[in-house]
Amino acid sequence: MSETVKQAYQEAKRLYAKHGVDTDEVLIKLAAIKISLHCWQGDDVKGFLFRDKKLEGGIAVTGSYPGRASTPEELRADLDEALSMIPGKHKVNLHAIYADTDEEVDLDRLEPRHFQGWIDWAKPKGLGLDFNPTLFSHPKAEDGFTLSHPDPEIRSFWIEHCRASRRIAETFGRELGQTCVTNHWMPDGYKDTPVDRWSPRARLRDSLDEIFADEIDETYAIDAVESKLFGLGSESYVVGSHEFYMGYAMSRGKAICLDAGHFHPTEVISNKLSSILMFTDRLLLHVSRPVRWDSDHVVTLDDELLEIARELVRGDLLPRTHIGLDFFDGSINHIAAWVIGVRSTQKALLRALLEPIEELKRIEVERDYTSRLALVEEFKSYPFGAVWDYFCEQAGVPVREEWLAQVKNHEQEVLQKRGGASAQRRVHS
Ligand code: RNT
Ligand code: ZN
Repeated sequence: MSETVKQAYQEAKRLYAKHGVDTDEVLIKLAAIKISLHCWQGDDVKGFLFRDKKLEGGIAVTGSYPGRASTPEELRADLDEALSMIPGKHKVNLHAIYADTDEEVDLDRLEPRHFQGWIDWAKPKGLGLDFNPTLFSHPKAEDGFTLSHPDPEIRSFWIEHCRASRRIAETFGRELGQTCVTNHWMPDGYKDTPVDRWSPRARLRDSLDEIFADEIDETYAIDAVESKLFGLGSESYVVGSHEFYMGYAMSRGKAICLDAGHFHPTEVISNKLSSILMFTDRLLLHVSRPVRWDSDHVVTLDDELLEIARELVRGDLLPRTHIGLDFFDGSINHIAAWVIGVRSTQKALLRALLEPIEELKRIEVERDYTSRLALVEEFKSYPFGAVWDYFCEQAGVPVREEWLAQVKNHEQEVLQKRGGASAQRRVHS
């Protein structure tokens, strides 16, 4: 271990200890927090089943940065590369369109064996897998409706797809010995003001009930449902709104998935965690960064991320919360985007863990709001960076921005040599 990193850590340790915070203990806690890396950042949400289909469903990727993965092997190699720059043990979040198979198989016919390549890859590494049915970028989703579609045949196709997805998830959980979280998100909604808001919601409720009627072992797989305020082309009405899924999840014992980018621009999810987990067992987070109309910018260490982390730590909500990332930026190196997103999320959690929570809570109860404000502000410039560096070095991953050199080198050696139209473009570094 480098002497400078060690010395800076010892100094920081002493400062935090003055407020009763044990940095060694904090690092043990941080190392135990798993973050699920969303595979779809690696290839701009294209997947492998329908390569020629353009991205639909009210979500969009801008940018055509060279070198994105176009086979399961490439995507796994890229994930390996990202994971080598991230401290700790984590999970990988797959979408159904990332099946690893040569067969021509439609979504309603997918089976666990189509994902064997992923299981074989994850198992020896101790990686967990999460899962998502893909209810977009498909001919049967072209008019913007899936599980709430008025046509019973289309609905039943998507119901079968979600049922198949839950069987795949259960296999992941059983094979890997880690609970697989299956997140159900669909784009259903109207661009303009609907006449009938009720019927699509009633159909969505019934479709979900049919999907969840299959018994699966909750030790291996749990389900989450994700709401959205609006999407591209569903600006006026989304069937699966926040209230819809609050009601659905609460009444059916499912987890709610909160995506940080799926609310009004000034509405934050940090303020929702303590309310939702007051009445439910588990929560799934899609950590993302909304910027104006886009809900999926790369996660950075901003105020809201820190506030989310604080809520999880201060309320002791981490054991009941599954943390996943959800963003897609096609304008920068795909691997770097993962590394930045995960490391920023971990830094936010570290900062939250390093706060003298008991002391601050006591001050608040005593109504000494002056000290509360003063201390919270002072703690922002405590040397958490020294603790972070030590954590990275301990874990054997690059310290500070050292990882960027690895990414640049890998880009030259591997990504730029990849085939495909996008790889032909010159990269400016
Ligand atoms: C879309 C949702 C959803 C997707 C992924 C690809 O707005 O956030 O989670 O991003 O399923
Ligand atoms: Zn999401």
